[in-house]
Amino acid sequence: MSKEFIRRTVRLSSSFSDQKPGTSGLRKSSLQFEQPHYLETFVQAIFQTLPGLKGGLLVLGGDGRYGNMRAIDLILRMAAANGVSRVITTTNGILSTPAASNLIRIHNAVGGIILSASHNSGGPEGDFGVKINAANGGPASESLTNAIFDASKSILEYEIIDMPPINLENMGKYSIDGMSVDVIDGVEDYVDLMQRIFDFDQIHDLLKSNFSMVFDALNAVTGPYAKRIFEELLFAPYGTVRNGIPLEDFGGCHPDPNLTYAKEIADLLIHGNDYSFGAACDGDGDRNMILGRACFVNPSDSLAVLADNAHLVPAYRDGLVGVARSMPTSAAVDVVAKEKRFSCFETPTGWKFFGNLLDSNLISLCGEESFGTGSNHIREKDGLWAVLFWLQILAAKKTSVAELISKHWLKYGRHFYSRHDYEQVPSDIAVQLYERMESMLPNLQGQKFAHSNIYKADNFSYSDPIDNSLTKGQGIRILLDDGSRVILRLSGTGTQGSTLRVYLEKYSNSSQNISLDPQLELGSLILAIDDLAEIKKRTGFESPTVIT
Ligand code: VG1
Ligand code: CO
Repeated sequence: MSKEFIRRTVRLSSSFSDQKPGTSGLRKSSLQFEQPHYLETFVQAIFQTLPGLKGGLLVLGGDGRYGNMRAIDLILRMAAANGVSRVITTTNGILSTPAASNLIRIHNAVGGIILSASHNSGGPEGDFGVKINAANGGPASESLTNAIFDASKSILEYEIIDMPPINLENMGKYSIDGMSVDVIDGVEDYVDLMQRIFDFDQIHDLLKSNFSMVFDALNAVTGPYAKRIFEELLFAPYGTVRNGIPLEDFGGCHPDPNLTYAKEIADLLIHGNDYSFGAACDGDGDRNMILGRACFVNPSDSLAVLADNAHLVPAYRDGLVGVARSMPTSAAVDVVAKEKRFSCFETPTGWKFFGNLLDSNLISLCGEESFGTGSNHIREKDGLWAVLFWLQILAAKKTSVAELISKHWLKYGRHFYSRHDYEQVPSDIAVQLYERMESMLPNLQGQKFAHSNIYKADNFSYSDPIDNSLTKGQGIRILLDDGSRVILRLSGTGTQGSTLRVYLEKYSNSSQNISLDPQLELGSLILAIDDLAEIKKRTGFESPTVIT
């Protein structure tokens, strides 16, 4: 071994027991990740568990938040010590989740590690995270995630190489004790893929016309991607991309594209008159919020509109084989699937559950109510892809967002929908509330609830049609006679206390739908669930922290 590389085995006196990954990877405060050996232990568990890593190729990058560069340096040194043969990483460590999924697929990597806590805030006082992706480019399956967690609990030593950090400022090739490292531009291949999926000329024509768009990268990972796509390739005016430089603490903002945390751009569209179209993505670039003039597009409706108009995008010209949505996502897409005669699957929350359906070509499009939409082009949800998809539809139909949505409701009816989040509830209170509801489930059938009666109340479980794996306890469902639903879940991505999510849905096919306010339409469901679950009484919250 050459002198610059000193290989060490670090022995620990005790292991960590709190590294159970949530909805997408291990997510904790930056402070927790800075404990000695904390990140190292989890990374060693990945290296011992992810199949094929010894002698294989790994993709590595992150959303640029505080901790990104330190983690890349550490993972490179541990990868070399653990016998990985090659790592592809990116300049300045910048790699969005969808771009990482694409790199894993085009380079036949055995998997990827994405350093991100996604839509959680960043910085020394914010959160950090490690997401693990498998060889298909998608989030690690439940079984792989559990196996990594099991390994992490008993890790008492790890392998690492001591050496100075390699330079990530420019592209280049390096070798760490026999392992090759390619530092590439993390934007290029992703942009290439977008150019193969969409008709850029048609979108360019739209942007040249009397149509103005604005995009908010929220100081997170999508800035460089959006600037290249919108300002350089589609010739949107310079400045179309706001907050376009990834910052370690996201400039203090919370990179979650919803009406509360992306208020600046929401206000520009909903109350201003300067723009025809607005969009924002989250920290790691997999989520999207779509806005039109005086119009917010509910993510469940967005999925339905994409499914209805997919034939307008070159890559989906021949139609869709099927679609899928997570259980709490509204059934708006189900109605489209029925009309268009393709299949529609209902999966638990989390992108990993779409993987088998996509790999087996049972679906071509999928989405979640939490601002996530995607397709078979990669195995992650994809924020900028969704923005381009919307632009392509608007360009092809020569219409506005508001008109497109109203026509959709007129044709298919409207699923009034809202998600109420109660964030940072003390965990014992949230768990008690949830468990009390669970214990009440067997007695709820037939009871009156809001404007209707309960025909079924259960805790959602999912049997994967491909590998037959069974996933239980995925959310309390209260299903009413008239098709309305209320769902309760405890989040798997929060880091402080517990986040209680309440999902509300009611369908109507009246022609009056367009001007109605979902919070009013859902009013009786909101009152009924508060009454039954004692949300306000038990949490002490007067109102939800975030309403979508
Ligand atoms: C949330 C969303 C879920 C999404 C997950 C990861 O999970 O509800 O739909 O898949 O975040 O998204 P939870 O358990 O907090 O409800 V991301 O952008 O963090 O990869
Ligand atoms: Co995300």
